[in-house]
Amino acid sequence: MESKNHKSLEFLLNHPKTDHVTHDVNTETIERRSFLPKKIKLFSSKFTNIKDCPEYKFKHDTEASKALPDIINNSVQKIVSGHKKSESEKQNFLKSRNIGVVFSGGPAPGGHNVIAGIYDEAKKYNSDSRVFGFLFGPDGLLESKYIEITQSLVDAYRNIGGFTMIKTGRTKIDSENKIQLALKTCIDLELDALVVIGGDDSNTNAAFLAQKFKSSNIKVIGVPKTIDGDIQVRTDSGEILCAISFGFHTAARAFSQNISNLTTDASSDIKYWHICKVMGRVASHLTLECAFQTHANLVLIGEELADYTDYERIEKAEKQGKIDYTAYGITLRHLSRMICNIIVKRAASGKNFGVMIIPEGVLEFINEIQVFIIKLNTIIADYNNKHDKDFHYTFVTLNDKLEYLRRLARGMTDKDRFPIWNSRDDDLFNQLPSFFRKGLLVERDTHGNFQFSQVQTEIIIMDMVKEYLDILKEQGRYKVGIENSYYKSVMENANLQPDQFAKAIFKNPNDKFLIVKESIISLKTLKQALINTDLISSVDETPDCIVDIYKKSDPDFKTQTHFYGYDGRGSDPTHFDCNYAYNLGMTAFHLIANGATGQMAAIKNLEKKFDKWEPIGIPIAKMMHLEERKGKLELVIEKSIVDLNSNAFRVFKSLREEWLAAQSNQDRYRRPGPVRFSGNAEEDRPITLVLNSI
Ligand code: FBP
Repeated sequence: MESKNHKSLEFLLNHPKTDHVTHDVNTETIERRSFLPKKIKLFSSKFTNIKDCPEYKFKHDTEASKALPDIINNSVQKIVSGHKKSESEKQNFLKSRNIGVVFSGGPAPGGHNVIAGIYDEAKKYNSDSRVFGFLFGPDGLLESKYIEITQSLVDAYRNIGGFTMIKTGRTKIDSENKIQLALKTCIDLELDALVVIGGDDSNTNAAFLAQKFKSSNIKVIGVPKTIDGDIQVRTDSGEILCAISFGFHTAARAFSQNISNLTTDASSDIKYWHICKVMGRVASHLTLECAFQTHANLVLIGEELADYTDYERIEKAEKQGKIDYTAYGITLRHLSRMICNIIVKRAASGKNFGVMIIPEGVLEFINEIQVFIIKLNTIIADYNNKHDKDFHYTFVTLNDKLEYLRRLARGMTDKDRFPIWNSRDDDLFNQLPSFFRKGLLVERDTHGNFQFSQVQTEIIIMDMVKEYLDILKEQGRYKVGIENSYYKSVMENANLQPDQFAKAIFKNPNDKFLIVKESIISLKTLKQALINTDLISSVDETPDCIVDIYKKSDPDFKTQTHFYGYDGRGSDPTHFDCNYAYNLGMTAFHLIANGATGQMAAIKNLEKKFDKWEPIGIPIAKMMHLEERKGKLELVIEKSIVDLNSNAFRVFKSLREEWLAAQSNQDRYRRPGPVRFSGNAEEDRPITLVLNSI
């Protein structure tokens, strides 16, 4: 029946309140757009200069000298005040410029602010300067697809996440033909400079473009972008030049808010272990930051697992006068057992729930899996080199791929076989669950990287954990601890002697948390224990309250798995990333305006307070080393992984027992709250950076 107050749809749709609450642009967006990031003081100077700093030294690769002869001798360049500029230098600085920008690789919060920083500075020094954005990543550069970036476009995206303004892509500019196409686009647009906003592989691309564009006098500057946080630059003497890429802080904070919410839910409902896989293709930086942000109970750091040594095994072998070569580096089996022990320990203190963080790239650090990845990479690269067709195009289904591998291992003739894939490899590989084999055979990305985000690592690990926990349960070693005071009150309410029964049931009757004896693994064995100690006779029933206590001690291991990656990548940036990315954009402009090329814009002292931040250019060519990609050695920027000697890791290591709360202590969960761009509650930089700056 229609209510008396029923309004017509037309009235509703035209109502200003409807318009206000359903509008695409809400208050948060309006506030974000109008927020002014902080500006490094130097950028308020009338002019700037760049100062070469040869005192910052790097050991560079000889291959890089050969491939990048025109930029290999670049020094670190500091942006300094330009008050000493000559008149002609001033005129040159102020000239009108065309600058192209391109996003490359996965989105990272803050990208739009890099563009805003470039745009604002370009227009500030000459309003005739123009900024062009290439569409869909490097493809836009190759196909000459671009838009001119206007004031209204920049204003619509200030402090807003994603790379939506011009989109992104993962195309690699890896052939002379592609370089020439990119060069032609830049020449046709009369570009003075191109800014490549990307990760390690994209900055590698930027260096090659800088080399090739040099004779056309088009500058190329890179900007360190990636949520993974694996672009970190130090000099040979260990001085930090770039502490982290932009986007890292926001992604970590976005993941942490979700993880923190799970710690709240888990400790309220006390029935689930939440297994959170967190992005980061290889390095565990994001996971480490999430650990500090949330104090989750169990956090795996891939880099630490690779460093694992099984001393028990070594000792055992030594006693037999042997060396156990398998004692170095963790196996999946060992890892799952380690996780089980931790779950069992927490359960013993009454907490059969918790939150665990697994880094997306953990498999990279597990020797047995890494060997498979390398072998499969080589096989796929070999196939692609020999044939005109791509491996994944020829072998579409998992069965096709497995059949090809089988032929390599068991081929009739030497020609059919492949030396690195023998029947043992094939057998071991086929013992893995099919979804895992499928993941390991997934197509590599354009840069030849293994796509860890496509593998359900958390499921693989947790399946093994569940299997082993079942065994521990059958052996009576996995029990939920019962709080002694609770036990006593239940027994006293039932008029039973707690102490007498405790001795029969528990292995530690005087402790705060009581653990049911290992021999009691069913109601039948429970009853038997009571009969054996003359507490009941064989015709009696086990008292109800004891049955209840037993049931409470009998664990049910229930998990919920979560993957945090794309959501955090798309988050609006934190205050730190708003400021950082904006200043990176301005740094890129000042490098260009002072004639730099082949440099990556960076902020030195980022790990310190804002007033210590210094804009610099880092020579990309000097950051390169040779790495195996698609079966070939290629020059790329070295990814930085978690340093086990860093302050952050050492602090994490000493606090994690507390966070595990496996004794009778309380959980120590931390609530980082939502991603914010302003407000007193907002932290000024990532926790790992603060620790590393001590
Ligand atoms: P970038 O290195 O390009 O910044 O991308 C990082 C990342 O988000 C990784 O954390 C993740 O493994 C990968 O991209 C996912 O790739 P895709 O977007 O192709 O699924």
